[in-house]
Amino acid sequence: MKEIIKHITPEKIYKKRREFIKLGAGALLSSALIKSKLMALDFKSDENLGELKITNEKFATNYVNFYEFSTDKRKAVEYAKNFNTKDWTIELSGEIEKPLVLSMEDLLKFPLEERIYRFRCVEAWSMVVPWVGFELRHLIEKAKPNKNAKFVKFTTLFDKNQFPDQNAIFPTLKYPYVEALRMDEALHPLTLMAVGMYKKPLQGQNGAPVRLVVPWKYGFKSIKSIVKIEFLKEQPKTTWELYAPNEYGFYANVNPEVSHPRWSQENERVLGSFSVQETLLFNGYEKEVSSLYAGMDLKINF
Ligand SMILES: Nc1nc2c(c(=O)[nH]1)N[C@H]1C(S)=C(S)[C@@H](COP(=O)(O)O)O[C@H]1N2
Ligand SMILES: [Mo]
Repeated sequence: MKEIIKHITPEKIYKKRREFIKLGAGALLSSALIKSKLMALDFKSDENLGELKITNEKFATNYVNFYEFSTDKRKAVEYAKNFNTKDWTIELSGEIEKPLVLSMEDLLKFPLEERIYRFRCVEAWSMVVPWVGFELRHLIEKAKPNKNAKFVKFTTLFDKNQFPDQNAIFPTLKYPYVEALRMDEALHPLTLMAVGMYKKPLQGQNGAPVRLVVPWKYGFKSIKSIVKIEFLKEQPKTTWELYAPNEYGFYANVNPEVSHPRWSQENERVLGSFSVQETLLFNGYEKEVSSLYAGMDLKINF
């Protein structure tokens, strides 16, 4: 069969096809790598001591925000189906010992842990997700930041071929999507770089192959599909802050007492149920993180 194809296919196309087959195998490799680790349960599981009620996986993987694909949650899932994460790397630069490029293989060497976290979107819905990932602080230690490094900035992939909204005449947001944390927030043990959820690799729509998860902040801080991390002296502007500074602050700590200008943040709709519950300060992580903001006015630094 191969021989026949070779004869009837011009040499160039034949070669292209072989390249394509090779590409396909490579694409399998990085998700297969994550998959094999997760299937082997090669991570520390979360005993869920807080007895959080985990959201049905179908809701967490279908009700998504990923504007690069689409602002329509259903379309985002559809467009993300063939998201190509082959040869994914994260570039580290800025105020560090020396610039560094890490592959997924490098990242998967950090200790993987399951973390069952509350997740609260600024749109006033919430869920509980069992993520699998590593603490961002491990990556920061490896980057060896110098004394000037006060902020950590993250950037999502920019690829007009893969992200329809980046290719639109009037893109919804200024791309690439960027987010940032203060260094002490980035080093906090709750701050996770997730590669999986529900014991499986992340799917495209949830930010494959690697995304941030900051459980005490509104969901938009948890930037997806990260390709670049920069260590900076000054606080950078972030995507949603640039979009509407009066609506989305740099800190974006979950706070029921600070309303969004167009809606209250006192309550939240629980995904996959008919219930509404009270929103908690720092999304229920007050004990763990409030000291980071001691003496700060959370109404001004929202
Ligand atoms: N690159 C990128 N990251 C992103 C977004 C986005 O549109 N683009 N949406 C954010 C918002 S608003 C939320 S609520 C969470 C949603 O994560 P989930 O879809 O996995 O639940 O991703 C955040 N990270
Ligand atoms: Mo969100």
